[in-house]
Amino acid sequence: MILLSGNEAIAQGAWEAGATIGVAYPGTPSTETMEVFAKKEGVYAEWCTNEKVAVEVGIGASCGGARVLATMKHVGVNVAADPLFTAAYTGVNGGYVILAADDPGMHSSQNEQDSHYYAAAAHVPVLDPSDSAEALSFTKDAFDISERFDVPVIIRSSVRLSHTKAPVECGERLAYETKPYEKNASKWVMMPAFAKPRRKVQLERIAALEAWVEECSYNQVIEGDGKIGVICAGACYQHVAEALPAASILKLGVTWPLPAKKIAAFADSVEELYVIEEGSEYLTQAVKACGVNLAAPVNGLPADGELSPRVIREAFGLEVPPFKESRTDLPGRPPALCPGCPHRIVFKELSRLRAIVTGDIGCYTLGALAPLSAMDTCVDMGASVSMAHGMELALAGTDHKPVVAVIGDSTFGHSGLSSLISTVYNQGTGTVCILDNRTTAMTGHQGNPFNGVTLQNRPSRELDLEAVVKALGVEDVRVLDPNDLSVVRENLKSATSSDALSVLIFRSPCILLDKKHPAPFAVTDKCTSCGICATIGCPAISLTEGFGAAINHTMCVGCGHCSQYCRFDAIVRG
Ligand SMILES: Cc1ncc(C[n+]2csc(CCOP(=O)(O)OP(=O)(O)O)c2C)c(N)n1
Repeated sequence: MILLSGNEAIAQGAWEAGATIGVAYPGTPSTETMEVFAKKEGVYAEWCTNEKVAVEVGIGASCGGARVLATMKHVGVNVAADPLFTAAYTGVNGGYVILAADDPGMHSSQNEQDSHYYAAAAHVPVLDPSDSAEALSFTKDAFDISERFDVPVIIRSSVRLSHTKAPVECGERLAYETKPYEKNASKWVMMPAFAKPRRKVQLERIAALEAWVEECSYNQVIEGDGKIGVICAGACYQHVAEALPAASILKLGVTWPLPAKKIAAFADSVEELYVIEEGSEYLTQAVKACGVNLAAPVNGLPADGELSPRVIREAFGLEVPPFKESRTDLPGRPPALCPGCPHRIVFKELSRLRAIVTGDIGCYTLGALAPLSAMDTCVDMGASVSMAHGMELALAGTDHKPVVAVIGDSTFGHSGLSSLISTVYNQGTGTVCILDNRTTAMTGHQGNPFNGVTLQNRPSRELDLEAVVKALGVEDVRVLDPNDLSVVRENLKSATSSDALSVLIFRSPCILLDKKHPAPFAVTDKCTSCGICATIGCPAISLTEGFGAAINHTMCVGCGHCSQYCRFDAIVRG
């Protein structure tokens, strides 16, 4: 037995099942799954530019006969939904398993959404492991299920399962032989003439899955005293078992399709039946649709966020035992750009310009927070560029502040590219800042097309970002050093005062990539307490009234951003 996180166990399960190909775009809480899979023997794994591409590469590999694992976070499933829905028509050749890792509570996401809805809407079976051992065995079995029913299978995880380590028994790798590829247009070419019969195949498959789900071993009844019955799935089961130890529990390992007969029989075996799920109505509605009556906990369950044994006991009006909970009396530590982050000066200058900044998703989203407060919007990956265009359209003819889109290098490759093409095509204006810190920093420094680093360190080529942007038709393209205040200030000013569309590529590596830092800075007695240095939001700087500014030497990385803002030469190295 070894301790594995849910993500590590999913990677192990795929490997044991003989999967040879892994495709992904990083995203918390799914990221480590592919990083772990990539290190296993006999596999090929890659970061793709986005989740849609990943799922399509996966369909191609499955069509070619290999067993394939694709991984992504819940919002990645939105991006991949197009191929996913039609892959549920084509079906598979080699088994195809897709991890959708949800983030109830939004620990590291822009929204809370329940991937079960995708499985139900796309008619793709979904397995819900409740711990690492099940994460391994369900993933392994999912490849067989995929091939048996000729359909991709989703493994649905959530942050609690993905990131919690639990004991797991690992097994041998199956000697899976890649299936031969046979041309079969009626299965793989989804034009109406072929898609219509495949829809019939899908309907027959749904009926077959509905019969199978009544008998399969993944849905288990854990006997209790028969008074309270709970239907739940995934990591939620662990909270329910701890909070309501006497309850009878129907732990669903398959959450689409649902075992309607099993649910009805379970409902008959208990006095009161509850569904407990996190931040979603999926299971509640689906169970109700099976024709059973549900009771509601006396105090109601929260409609958002993660559950915990405490929350469940409070919902049922039960006394709360002294659970070991994390401390709440610690001082708050608001997230901030790291000391030395090359994004900082750009945001400070955008703030000075009072620009309307359409932002995007990455470390740089922190530019929205005080004291920088330099971001007006952040919706989804790639939206900065398209929203800037929309904003320009709405504000056209008015006396408005400059509109500036801010996007990271990985996010630009993910979906900013197609937005920029659209802006150029429609003769859009405005300024796009690509914050090229040479990595996908937010999710743990993964490679991307613009730094040329691949997941398994296979040879690649670094795409020339400047040439790509020029090739899209942008004429004013500048590559700039974001650590030089005067360069940033002058170029933002000239670009935003021009009528032409401009792209400013601010290029400087993420400060965390280079561990060798120059000597830190210190504040001298020339400090007048003006406070300008504190407005750049560096965690190493503090300002105390009456005492002036101070720099924490253990945090300062010697970038000198603050000293460039000091008008009194009061911040010096050493
Ligand atoms: C559709 C989608 N996929 C994945 C993510 C997870 N994610 C958030 S930001 C980000 C990449 C950020 O990299 P980059 O744009 O280079 O900015 P940096 O963090 O390096 O500043 C990823 C993968 C997400 N939020 N949405």
